[in-house]
Amino acid sequence: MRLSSARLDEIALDLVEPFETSFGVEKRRRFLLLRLESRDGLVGYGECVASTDPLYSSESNLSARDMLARHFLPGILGASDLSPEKFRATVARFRGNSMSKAAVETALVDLAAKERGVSVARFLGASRARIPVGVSVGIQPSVAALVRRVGEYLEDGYARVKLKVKPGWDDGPVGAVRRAYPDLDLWVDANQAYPPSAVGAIRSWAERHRVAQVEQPFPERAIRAHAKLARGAPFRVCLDESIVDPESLEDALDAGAVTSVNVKVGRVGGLLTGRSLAVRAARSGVPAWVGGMLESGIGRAHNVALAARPEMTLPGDLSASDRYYRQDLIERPFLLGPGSTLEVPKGPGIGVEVSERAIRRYRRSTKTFRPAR
Ligand code: OSB
Ligand code: MG
Repeated sequence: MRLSSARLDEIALDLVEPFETSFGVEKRRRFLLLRLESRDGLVGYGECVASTDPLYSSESNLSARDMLARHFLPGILGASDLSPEKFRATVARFRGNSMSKAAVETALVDLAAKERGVSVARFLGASRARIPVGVSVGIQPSVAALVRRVGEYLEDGYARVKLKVKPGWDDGPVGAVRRAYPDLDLWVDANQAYPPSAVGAIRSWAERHRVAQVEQPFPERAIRAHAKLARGAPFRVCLDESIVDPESLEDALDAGAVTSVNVKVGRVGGLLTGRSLAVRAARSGVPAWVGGMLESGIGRAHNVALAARPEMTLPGDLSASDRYYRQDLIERPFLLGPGSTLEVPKGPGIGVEVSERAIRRYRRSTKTFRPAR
């Protein structure tokens, strides 16, 4: 297979409500969308999960655009071997830039799966028809608003809730949600907001409020602080930002710093690496689950396919389309199904029909790259 074109669109989608984390507030997601077309007319899509500002990690839309245009797209536009494995090997010498690499890798996985006539889930060796999901709840204007918002999500059918926390928005709000919903599967995520000296304080409120999982409380390199928190804790310590490749997972496992792995396709550079991290964690008896970056239906479809793997034993941050956007970029939005689940698409590739009309409506710019001849 050879490519005839690569189209890079910049999309702007308004969130249904602002999403506030310890690092900032997002009202609208601006992101790059990659559409690859092969000479025989197959089309593969990949979503780049970088944002305008490098707040979650060091990548931004501008750095991603530069990496894609200068380093990653020229390589595949001239290539005869378009397998995702080959791409991963070819770009391994470029440091970092995982989100940009993942945009290409996921689009190539979509193409490869379509060429074989199988779903991305099947391509990844996954077989579940539905996957358990939860919802990630941003920092709210007040504790009362948070309790109300969580209640609405429970009414929608979500069975697991992850609260965004930060210093000053933890013990009080988490305790209020716990008192309102005594049986809730309650997780928290701090996106690196605490200093390592906060181990004792976090342990105290997380234990008192029966938090099931504490995600990335400390800076990404603070592996020992996470290990200290995990020692004898009645909750799981989940790493998100700290796990960027197989080596960082290996070290975190060895240090006892991780008892749950958030696998984000963008953060680790693609679906294949994401799968291998989950397999490695499972070998140490550590559960994995698929995290999210407020993706549109396109990135979501890739995430849902990965979440169908047997190693993904915890509910993902993969909510229904309407939790994020009024209009998605796919024809039929993801809907929340019975038992707090999403259905894994069965059709070829990502298995969702992309709305080119919606893309034209929400894109701010577009550029098409073609093979040099
Ligand atoms: O840390 O998991 C995170 C969204 C943006 C950046 C970082 C994170 C998140 C989420 C949202 O928690 C998960 C979702 O897409 O539903
Ligand atoms: Mg996180």
